[in-house]
Amino acid sequence: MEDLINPLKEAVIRALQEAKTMEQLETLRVRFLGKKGELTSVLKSVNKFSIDERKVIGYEGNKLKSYITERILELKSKIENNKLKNKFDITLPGTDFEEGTYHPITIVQRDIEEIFKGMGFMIADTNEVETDYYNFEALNVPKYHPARDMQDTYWLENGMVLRTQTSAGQQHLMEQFSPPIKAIIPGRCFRNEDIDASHENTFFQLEGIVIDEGISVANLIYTMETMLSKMFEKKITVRLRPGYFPFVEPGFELDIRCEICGGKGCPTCKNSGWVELLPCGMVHPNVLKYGGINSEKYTGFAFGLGLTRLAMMKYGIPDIRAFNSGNLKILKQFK
Ligand code: FA5
Repeated sequence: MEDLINPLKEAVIRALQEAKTMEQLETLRVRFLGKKGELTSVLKSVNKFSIDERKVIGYEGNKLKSYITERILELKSKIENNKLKNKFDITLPGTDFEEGTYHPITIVQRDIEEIFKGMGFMIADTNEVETDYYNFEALNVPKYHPARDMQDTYWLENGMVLRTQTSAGQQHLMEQFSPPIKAIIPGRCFRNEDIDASHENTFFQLEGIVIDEGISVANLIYTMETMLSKMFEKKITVRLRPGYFPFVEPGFELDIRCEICGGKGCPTCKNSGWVELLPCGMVHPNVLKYGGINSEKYTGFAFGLGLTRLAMMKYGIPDIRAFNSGNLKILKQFK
C-alpha cells in the first residue's frame, strides 16, 4: 500500500517546495485535497482493498492529509507576514510631514513669562476690546486730554476701543485683587498707525505692575535689571530718563547700556552708549484711587515692554512687518 501513498508524499513535498504564492498554495490544496484531488481519490478508493490494506491506506492517507493542511496554513501565514514586513519596512525612509513652529513673538513672550514667574509675578490675560474707561479714563487720561493724541485709536461703533496698550489691564487687576499685587499682562495692542519698519497697527506689549507698601523707584530699577539680565543672559545696566505718561508719576524711559558697543558709542545706540527699551514709572495716585487702593498706604510701579520690538532685537529682524506677513520662510526659522 506504500506504493500508493509514497509517490503522493513525494509529489506533495515537491509541490510544497515550489509553492510561493497564495494562489499556488490554493492550487496545491485543490490538487491533493480537493473533491477530485489525488489524495482524496486514493482515500475514496479504500473500499477496493482488504481490511488490512484499508487500515494502512486510511492511516497513512489521513496523516498525509493533516500534513498537507498544516503546511499550507504555515506557508500562508509566512506569506502574509512577509507582505506585512514589506509594508512596514522600517529601513525605508519615512514620509515627510510639515512640522509647525512657534511664532517668534510667542517664543519671546514665553521666555519672559518664565523669568517673571521665577520672580513671583502672576500672569494675567485681560481684554483686547476695552471700554474707554479702562483704556484711558482710569489711567488718568480723561476725555479731551491731549495725551489721547499720543495713541491713534481704533474706536468701535458701540463706543468701545481696541486696546491701545496693555496698561488697560491695570484697573482689572486692582479691581480683582488687593495689594500686594505683582503681575504681568502680555497681549496684543492696536493702534491706527502709519505702518513702517518699526510700527505696526497690531503689536504685542507686556505690562508689568507691582503694588505694595513701601514700593519705590529702587524696586523698579532692581526688578528691571534682574529681569533684563536674565533675558539677555548677562549683567545689564539700566538708566532712567524722565518720560511722560499720565498714569505714572514720576514717569521714565528706561534705557539699557548698549550691548553692541559696551557703552562706548556706535551706530545702533546713535553714539550715546544707551538704547531706549521701555517706558515705566511709579503708579499715579489717581490710578490707585480709581482702583480703590489707598494711595496713602500703598505705592507701586508699572512698565510697558514692547514685546514685538524686543523680538526684533533678539532675532535681529530689521522690519516689524515680517511678524504679521504670514511669510513662513521667515517665521519657520525660529524654534
Ligand atoms: C505705552 O503704551 C505705555 N502704556 C507704557 C507704560 C506702561 C508706561 C506702564 C508707563 C507705565 P508706548 O506708547 O511708548 O507706552 O508703548 C510702549 C512700547 O510699545 C514701545 O516702547 C514700543 O516698544 C511698543 N510699541 C508702541 N507702539 C508700537 C507700534 N505701533 N508698533 C510696535 N510696537 C509699538
